[in-house]
Amino acid sequence: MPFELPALPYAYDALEPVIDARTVEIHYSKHHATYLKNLNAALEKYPQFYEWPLKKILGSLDQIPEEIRTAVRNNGGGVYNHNVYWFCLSPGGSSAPAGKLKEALEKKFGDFATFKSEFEKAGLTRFGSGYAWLSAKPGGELVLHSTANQDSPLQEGLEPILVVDVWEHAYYLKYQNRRADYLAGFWDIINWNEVDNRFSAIK
Ligand code: MN3
Repeated sequence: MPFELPALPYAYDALEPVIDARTVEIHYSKHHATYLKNLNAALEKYPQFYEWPLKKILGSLDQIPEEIRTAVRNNGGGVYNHNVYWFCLSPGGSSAPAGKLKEALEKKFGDFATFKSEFEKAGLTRFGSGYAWLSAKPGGELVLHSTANQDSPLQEGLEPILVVDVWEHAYYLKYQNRRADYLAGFWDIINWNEVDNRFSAIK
């Protein structure tokens, strides 16, 4: 079975005023959907990969036939990264993580304010298009980093915990060139329950 687009877990206008409804609609129903369509098209000649979890595909791109590897990297990453992004967000998210993740953040960054500032900096300094991530190594050590284009932490053997999409399509209609303002607002719509769960699932 080809890959499918997961249903957005809220309405297009649910992330207002941080992310406007039109941006969410276009981002999900055009950009995300197009990566999905192109991923399925790339795999048509090799349908055995429809049976692989997308995480496995992106974590072992060297096993993907060379003629489709770049298309799978870009479009598979485009599907997976947006899946993580949408589910890390929620209307009126809670203001901070709790439990194990809170402890791990304090161990790595000293305090939550420092983590916030470093995360925003990672998003702001990602040149061109890409993502800023909080990821974890196997074992749970946190890593703050960014990726270009549609590359994902899975390619580096890391498990994504929290992501912000800093492609212009994620913010341009409302913020134009003001990526920093989009990043500053992002904290108001994080679904920390989901992010905590992602971290707790790390072995
Ligand atoms: Mn995007």
